[in-house]
Amino acid sequence: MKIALIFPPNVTWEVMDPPLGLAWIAASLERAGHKVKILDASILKMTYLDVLKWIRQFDPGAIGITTLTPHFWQVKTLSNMIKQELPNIPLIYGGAHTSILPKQTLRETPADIAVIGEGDTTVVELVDAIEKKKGFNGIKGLMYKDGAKIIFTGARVQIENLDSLPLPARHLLPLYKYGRKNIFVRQLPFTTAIASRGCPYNCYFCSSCHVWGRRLRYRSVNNVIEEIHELVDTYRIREIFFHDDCLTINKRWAIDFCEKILQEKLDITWQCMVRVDQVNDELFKLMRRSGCHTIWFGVESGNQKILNNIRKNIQLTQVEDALKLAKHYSFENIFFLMIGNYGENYNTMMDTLLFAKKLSPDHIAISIAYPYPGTDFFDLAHKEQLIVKESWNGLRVGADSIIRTDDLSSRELEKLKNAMETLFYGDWAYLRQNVISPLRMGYRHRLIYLYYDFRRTIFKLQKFLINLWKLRSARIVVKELGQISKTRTKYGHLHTPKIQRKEKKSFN
Ligand code: B12
Ligand code: SF4
Repeated sequence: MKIALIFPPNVTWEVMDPPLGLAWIAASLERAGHKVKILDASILKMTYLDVLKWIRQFDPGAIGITTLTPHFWQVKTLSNMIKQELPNIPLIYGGAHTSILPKQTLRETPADIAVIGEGDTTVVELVDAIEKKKGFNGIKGLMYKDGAKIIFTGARVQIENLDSLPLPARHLLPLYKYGRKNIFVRQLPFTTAIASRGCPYNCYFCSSCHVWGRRLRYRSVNNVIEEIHELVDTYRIREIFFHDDCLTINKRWAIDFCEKILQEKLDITWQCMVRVDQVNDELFKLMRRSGCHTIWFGVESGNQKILNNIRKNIQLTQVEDALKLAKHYSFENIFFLMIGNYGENYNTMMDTLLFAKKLSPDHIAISIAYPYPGTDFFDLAHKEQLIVKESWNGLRVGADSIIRTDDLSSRELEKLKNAMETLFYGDWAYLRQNVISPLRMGYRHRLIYLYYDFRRTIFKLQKFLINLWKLRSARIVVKELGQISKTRTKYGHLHTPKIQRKEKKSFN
């Protein structure tokens, strides 16, 4: 059967990465003998009408769409148009939003079937049933519409051996389009990969565990190396971003992985995200030698009380140690930071800025906290009436805030985020570290690296100059917001209650 898998149009994000989930399920469908096409309508800058035209031309027997909460409204718009034009083609949803809110998703949209959680096996059984016009009742991991009723078929047991899955069907993606605007990419062509699924932690704002559960499953080192060989030999890929939630939790695995890259003399560079409590000297040394050049640290806050509150389970001292080590091994380093978490106020958010300035990572990526469905943050934010916009329609994720804190409004949070970035990037320390001494990166032995180094340095210089220009007004904003917060907060400090562990997840 022909199946169309779609990443919706109009999704804007600073860096667009390949929709890896769709590539994984496409591979399983192809292995089962189906003809699959993936359409990343956003990277191809297609309109809704372009997508409809594409669907008509391909004439699939089923359509699958991937869903994240922030672009759920694009999914809805597209689905309404599809159902109006092609009412008889089964419409299947999967991905984080659908997995967390399957019933609500089916009620709110014209979708016929919701695949919950890991989709690889479920989708093959589902498409087989659609093709043979069988019922869906025996297929675990689904919710589907049956007239006015919505039927849940029961939870699917997760795949034990991830090596049993085929490698993602990257031949269906426009690979050359990705990574071009990403200044952290040092070589093109670039792609992303996932070596594990799941995360054992329980940060109160994170939806990942609601899709994957808390059990961490790794693919074998050999299986990932096989994928890298395929990427290098077939697609000429030179750089990979490992998008795993926690690539380095299993140190033995991570060390074996780096050693194998070296042994096989794989000529690639790579980046990954790590927790500050999951690194050590031996690992960093090997990661650097095996081509890893950039580390993204999940730091979130510079205030220990907030870190405890959001159940990040790390200490500020661990952040310092991890960054010191990263600098020692010349990794480009980036802190993911958040503001507006539950219990935050002006003072705790300024702690985050001061902490970042004190430690001086190469970059910071500040997000205003978003209460995603299924998370404890979502429940708390609703209970405390901290959510000021219910609709995600037209929201610029990352720039617009949908929440407030006790002392600052959503607009003020947006202003504070911008001012914090200016105070960080308009600083001479940023210029010194990122522009004046970039030679320490040690990537100088090829012309191609020189080109990307040059491009990155120009970008950083530009960033510094723009923020230097805005520095004065940012200082004024921060001062004003401090005054506003003080007057609104009766006792100067806000109460930051402990968040209860939520053990059970229920599908509404
Ligand atoms: C890589 C990644 C990104 C990348 C790439 C996104 C892309 N194009 O796919 C980038 C960096 C761009 C990104 C950005 C954002 N992301 Co992101 N991201 C991830 C991450 C780390 C890995 C995703 C991945 O590739 N997983 C591996 C594949 C195999 O899994 P998968 O895509 O979920 O697909 C499987 C199933 O879900 C299912 N499936 C998926 N789609 C479909 C479709 C059909 C038809 C079927 C049948 C099945 C199916 O089958 C697949 C195989 O089992 C996840 C966390 C995680 N570990 O999953 C967060 C995650 C998906 N991201 C998340 C968020 C919130 C964001 C941002 C909004 C960030 C922010 N500031 O808040 C932006 C939004 C960008 C945008 N507008 O689209 C949330 C989603 C929460 C939610 N409720 O929607 C997650 C879960 C992390 C979290 N913090 O909670 N992200
Ligand atoms: S934020 Fe990272 S460490 Fe925390 S639960 Fe999510 S994936 Fe795990």
